[in-house]
Amino acid sequence: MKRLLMVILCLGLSGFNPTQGADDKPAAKPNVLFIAIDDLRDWVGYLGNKQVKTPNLDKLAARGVHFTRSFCASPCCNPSRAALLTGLRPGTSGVYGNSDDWRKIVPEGTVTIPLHFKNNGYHVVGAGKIFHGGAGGFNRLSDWDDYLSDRGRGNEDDPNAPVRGKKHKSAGQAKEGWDGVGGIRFGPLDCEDKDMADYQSVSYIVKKLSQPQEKPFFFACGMHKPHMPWSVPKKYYELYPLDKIQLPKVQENDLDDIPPAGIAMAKPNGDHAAILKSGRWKEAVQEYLATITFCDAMIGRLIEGFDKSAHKDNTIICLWSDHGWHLGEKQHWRKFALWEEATRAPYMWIVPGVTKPGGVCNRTVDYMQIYPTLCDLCGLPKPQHVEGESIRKLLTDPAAPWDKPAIMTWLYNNHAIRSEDWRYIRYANGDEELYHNSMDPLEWTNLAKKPEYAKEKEELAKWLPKVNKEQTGKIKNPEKKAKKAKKRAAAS
Ligand SMILES: [Ca+2]
Ligand SMILES: [Ca+2]
Repeated sequence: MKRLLMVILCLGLSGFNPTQGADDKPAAKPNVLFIAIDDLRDWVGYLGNKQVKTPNLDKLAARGVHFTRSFCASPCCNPSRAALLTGLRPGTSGVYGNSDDWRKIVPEGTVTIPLHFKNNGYHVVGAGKIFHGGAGGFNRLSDWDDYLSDRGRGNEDDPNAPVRGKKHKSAGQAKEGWDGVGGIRFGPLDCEDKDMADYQSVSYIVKKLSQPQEKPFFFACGMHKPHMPWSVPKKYYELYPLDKIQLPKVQENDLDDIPPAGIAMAKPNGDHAAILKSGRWKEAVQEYLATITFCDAMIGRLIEGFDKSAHKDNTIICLWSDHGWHLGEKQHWRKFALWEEATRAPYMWIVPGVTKPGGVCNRTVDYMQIYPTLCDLCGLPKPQHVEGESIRKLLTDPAAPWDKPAIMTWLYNNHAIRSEDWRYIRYANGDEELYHNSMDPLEWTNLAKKPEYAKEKEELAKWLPKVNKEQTGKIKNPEKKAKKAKKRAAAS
């Protein structure tokens, strides 16, 4: 009896190990379904947004553990994805902007997540936008066994498609069509779901899931939406009547207590001024919502296919969106800033034998934890260069202690440190912001100059990345640019 009790106790303490068979022999490695979403901010039903309709994401989140304080490593497609997929923070790699080709910048031999799985006996397949640029762009096709080509792309990105220029209306500068320089681009499409690129990506991965697999697999499905242009089939807009649209809560003078480096990121005279002038703020919100619901429907199709497959019980699902989005908060639009709206994004894990349904984790995590967590869960060694550490213990017990903040970087040497209660921003020129998020969730009051919060600032500042590599890509570091401009002005 005592022995039996010991065995039960040991089993209970050790927990289920997905890489360990019941008879102590290593079991088949778990598969991975890796789902990337582009530009989806925290506007999902399960994170409390009352306006958006995301039934499929809500259902999926309920199946495992979702995070309420999850943040990107960088609020921009390429650096966010490059950091997550290489395991190197922007300051470590020097990949800061959308023009920095990580393949030429990261140290030679940097093994990405897909390549690491490939090297460890996995069948590695991708579709859509995983690296910046989908199948083209900054992808490295040799890291994959198979990748859906961009030829499968649908109407909305096809330059020869009849809808181009006619149906895409924009607010702001790009009035003449959706190809203008800048501007917030949106407008419903006269097409079907099946004409969209994301539909093709889902179909491709669902087909792979329906097939028997000889090896464990790593399947990555990357959604292009809700990235701009916010152009999806008309039926999604009809879910959001314009007269019911709620604008985000903003404070008119929110920028008054923000230092110059923060104002430079907000660019209040750019998109926001154009949106106000156009009178189409509500329309823009409506069309972002419609595009989110389209994305949600595609996730629904993917999960439906997954649930019908034979791999459902031995497959880990990891879903993330590459960063957040501003829709007028701080007079800012898009990502490209270090505030909550630009950096917080949906993130969830469903791990057979590890996560329990309905898990909600309020700890602060960033995406540097994805690579080591995948290694941990699949029994793969963690490559030496990989920063961050496994969050397995949070997947097992979402309330487990975790004393690490999330760290975000935008361009050279601008960082934000987010703990459960606070956000501290330090720009390259030394400008600072401090928000008490648990009291001020919309980050309206910058406390950085108040002496009574010096201790909080000091504690958070300890986490600032120590390595800030020179930017070698096309977007130069702003400090250097300013110095050069000064030199030019002095010379003239
Ligand atoms: Ca993005
Ligand atoms: Ca303010």
